[in-house]
This record gives sequence, C-alpha cells and structure tokens, in this order.
Amino acid sequence: MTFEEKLAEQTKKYEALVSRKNVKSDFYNGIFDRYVNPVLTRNHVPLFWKYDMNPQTNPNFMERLGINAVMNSGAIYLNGKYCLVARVEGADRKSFFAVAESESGIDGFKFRDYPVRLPDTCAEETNVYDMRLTQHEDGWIYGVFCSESKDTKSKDLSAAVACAGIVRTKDLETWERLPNLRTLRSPQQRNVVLLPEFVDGKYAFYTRPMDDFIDTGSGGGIGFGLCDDITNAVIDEEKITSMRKYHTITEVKNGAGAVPIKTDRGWIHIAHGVRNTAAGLRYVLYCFATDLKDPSKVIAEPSGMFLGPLGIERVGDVSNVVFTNGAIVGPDKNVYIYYASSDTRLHVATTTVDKLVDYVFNTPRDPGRSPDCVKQRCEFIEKNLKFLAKK
Ligand code: M1P
Repeated sequence: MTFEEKLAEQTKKYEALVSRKNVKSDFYNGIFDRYVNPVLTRNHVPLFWKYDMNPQTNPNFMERLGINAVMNSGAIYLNGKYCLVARVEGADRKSFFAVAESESGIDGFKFRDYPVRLPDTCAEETNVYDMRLTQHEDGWIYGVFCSESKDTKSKDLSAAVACAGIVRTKDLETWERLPNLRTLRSPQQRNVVLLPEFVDGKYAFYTRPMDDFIDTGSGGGIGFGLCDDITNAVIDEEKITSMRKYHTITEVKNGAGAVPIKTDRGWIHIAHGVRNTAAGLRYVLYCFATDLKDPSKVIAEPSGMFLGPLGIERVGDVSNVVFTNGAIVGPDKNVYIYYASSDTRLHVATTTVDKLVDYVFNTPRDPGRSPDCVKQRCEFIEKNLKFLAKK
C-alpha cells in the first residue's frame, strides 16, 4: 500500500470510531446504566498526534509518537458541551492532559487539535495525571491533579513523590498555574478534590494523605482540609472523612473521585476503594454522602461497591481497576459518570441525581461481619417473601 492509501485507511477507521453511536448495554442493577462502547480510547487520539504526515520524512507511514492509553478524566459541562480533560499516556509512559468534547456526553467525543499546554513551573515535575475539574463559586474552573516527581532521597528508581498541582482556567484553553497544594501534616498527596463552594469562607479540599508514593501508610482515608488562599494553598489540619476499614473494599486505600454532587440531602461522593487480592490490588467505585453544613462529616455510606470492573473492563495495563475523577450533572439532570477501566480506556455510566440519592441514603450499611451480613440478608428476604405472599 502507498503512503496515501495507508493514510486514507487509518483516517476512515478514525472517523468511523469518533462518529460511532453509543447505546446502553443490557447490564441492569436499577442504579446506573452501562454503555456498550468506551467513550475514549487511545484510538480516539487524532492521527496527526502520532504519525508524521509527510511522506518524505515518514515513507512507511509509521507512528513516531505512540499513545498507550486514554483514561482517568476530569469532567465539566461547559458552553453546551460535555468536556473531558483526559489523562493521555504516551508510549513513553509520560501522561499529559487533553480536552475532548461531545454534544451528547455518551458518544462523539473528539479531542481538540492540541493537548493542554500546562504552564511548566515545576522543574522537578516528571509526570502529571488525574485532573479533577471544579467549577468554583469564585468564578474560576480549577483543575487539581497529581504532580509527580522523582524521590531523590531513595535509591529505588521507581520511587516518586506525589503532590497536588493546581491550575485554573475559564475556557479549558488558557491555564494559569498556581503553586502546588502544601499539606503540612502529610508528606504526599494524590486524589485531591476541590469542593465547588466555600466552607466558612475558605477553599475546601478533599485530600488523601499518604506516607509514601504507593502506600498510604498511616493515612486513614479521605481527608478534608480548609485553606484561606488558593494562590498559596496550605492546609495545616486534615480531618479524616470516609475512613479505610478492615475487610471492606477500602481496606488498602481509598481516594476521592469525582467532584462531589450537591443534592438536597447532602454532597454525594463517588470515590474509589482498593483491596488486596492474590491477583493484586482491586479498585472499585463506592459512594458516600457528606453533610451540606459540615462537608467533612459522612452522613451516609452504603455497603460495598457502587461499580466494579466487568467483562473486558477487567483487563488492561493495570488489570482489575475502575477509577473515576469526573462526573457531570447534565442539563437533562442525568448524571454522567466517567470511569476508566484497568488504566486503559474511558467509559460512561449514567444515572440521575434522584437515583444516586436513593442509592446512597437507602442502601443498607456494611454490618462488618459475615454472620451479621447473613442476618441482614435473611431479614431482607423475609420481608420480601412476606410482601410477595400478600400479593
Ligand atoms: O492504577 C490504579 C490507580 O492508581 C492510583 O490510584 P491510588 O492513588 O488510589 O493508588 C492512581 O495513580 C490512578 O491514576 C490509577 O488509575
């Protein structure tokens, strides 16, 4: 095939992919819907990000700058469009951010021509990923992300230090970088989320205190802290909100996910929990609600997982993982939850605010022990059988 033929063939494949309609899958649990196709994959990346388009310098029509994965994405509804700030990982293992937009929120996502050109203000920063987008009541859209640098104190070449980078924008095009968040009592941070509203006149962050890059160590769960000035963000005290618990889906670690959704009953959080297994760490999504007046206080936490990896979602670069860092409440009041599977591709699940409230406030809590779980289920069955018998 000639260069031109190869280009035409790949362009056809790309156009078919980005214009492909998405439909709900036959999955059912009454809580949310899943969709047949992922909304973003590495094949959604424009060809001109990967291939040198000049036949003189690329006679074999070869990828020069490959892309490995498109995953964990911040999400916001802006100017009539569902916008994602995706984590794109190059073949070189470095992640960067790129904006993809869609009219429907479930399909048709197309990347803007260029990735996000984040102001390069941290010389030691090697990698950036997992941006949470907050439309704050101060008028700015904030992006809070993981800024990773090499751990120069360790001989281990894979040792790193994670902290929370902060940028702000009005249009997802021009970004102002602010100094990284400093948490005085926690050496490392990842999965930091800014609440859209002030609390006691201060900026409120959900944090994830960690002793180490991978291990959260003494970090007891998802933290909460306030800071006076976002242009020099310092949190001295972190209070633990959703705690890690023995023999639950948060046993090893947990972390805030999408920006909390405000409802009449409280802030609804879609977070991730991690447990250990013989096959390695297993990441699932779980929900909880915090108080509107005191967003550090958990007021409801349903038992177990909200969404776990299913089918092909279980397989990828880091298998057995689902992860979210973005959800949108659309103008239709539907909730679009963008979740990545196995650090490889991005999916959407849809529900409504009412259903989320019903799920979070009416799903029983985890009783903590097998005998109590059996008791809980037997009481549930008994109630059902009595009700069905009366029909
Ligand atoms: O590989 C799974 C996820 O691992 C990290 O999450 P956590 O900090 O809770 O371990 C993140 O790096 C995330 O990007 C990744 O998807």
